[in-house]
Amino acid sequence: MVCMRIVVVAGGVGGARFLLGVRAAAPDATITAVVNTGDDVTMHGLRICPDLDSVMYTLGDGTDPVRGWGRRDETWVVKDELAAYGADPTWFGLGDRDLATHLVRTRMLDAGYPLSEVTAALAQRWQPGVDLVPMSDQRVETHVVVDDPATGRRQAIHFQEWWVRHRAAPEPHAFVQVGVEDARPAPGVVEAFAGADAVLLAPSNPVVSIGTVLGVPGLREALLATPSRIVGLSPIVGDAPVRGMADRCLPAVGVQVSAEGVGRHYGARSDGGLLDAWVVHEGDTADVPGVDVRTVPLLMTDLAATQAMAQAALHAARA
Ligand code: FO1
Repeated sequence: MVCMRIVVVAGGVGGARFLLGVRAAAPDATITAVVNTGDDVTMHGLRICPDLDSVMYTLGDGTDPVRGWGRRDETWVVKDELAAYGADPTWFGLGDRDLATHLVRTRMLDAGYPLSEVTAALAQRWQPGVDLVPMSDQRVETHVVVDDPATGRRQAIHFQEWWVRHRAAPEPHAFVQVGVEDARPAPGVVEAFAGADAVLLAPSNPVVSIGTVLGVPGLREALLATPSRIVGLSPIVGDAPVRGMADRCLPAVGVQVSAEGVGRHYGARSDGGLLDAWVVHEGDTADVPGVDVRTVPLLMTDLAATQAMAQAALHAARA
């Protein structure tokens, strides 16, 4: 196929790793990464975009390979100084190198540049090899409805507080995307889906990453209007997520923690859902009516493995 145009809907760490494989599997393709911004948060006066930064750093070879987020060779001097002042929140790790990204981003946003232009400007330095596009230029923040351990009162806390401060321990009753009703797809998103030869849903969190992106008004419709096939990859292997806390999120939306459960949650495109094909880990079974289910190794243990699974997804997109 001539210069392929691939669109990948992605979240953070898992999505970033998967994009490394897509880039390796299709070095001559134009790849657009439509990235979740529901995890974004303002801290210490700075705007932080964790999933955009995970993709940018990972594809730009600047990320810490163990954490999967933030910078390699990071230092935490400013973080310690902030803590010395008792400046809240002290539970969110802002590295010294990472801070430069948030300072540049915040200054550009304050100057009136939309997030999509800020993201393109930051990516100039990192050369990720994909077009890095936020799902929306409008602010959308995922909040988690939990019971306050002290009072038992139901309250909504920011996703980062639930995930980082509380390690996703409090039972999530619901996930709310604050501001989503006023959001719309960022420039380039609708066009990317319209011109795609392949659309892939990365093995990211189906609720707070993929789900948040698809919740942007008009985005799901644009995705479903794509002339190409839509291929999803399961973030669940066996009965657990490969990374992250999808297993903590799926029950809150009534979805079984399995490749079959997530596949059925996404649904068959022929039946009003999303999927033409669903790629699950070898050894897993997934009966998803109306969907072409493929089994391949889904553990992104190294680039070769990730490239192979991306290749399988692209193959399913061409079927
Ligand atoms: N994750 C943590 O578990 N602990 C942290 O202190 C932390 C800080 C942090 C700072 C910047 C950033 O871009 C990401 C950061 N993350 C941290 C990861 C982040 O919470 C997750 O990567 C996403 O929000 C989930 O995909």
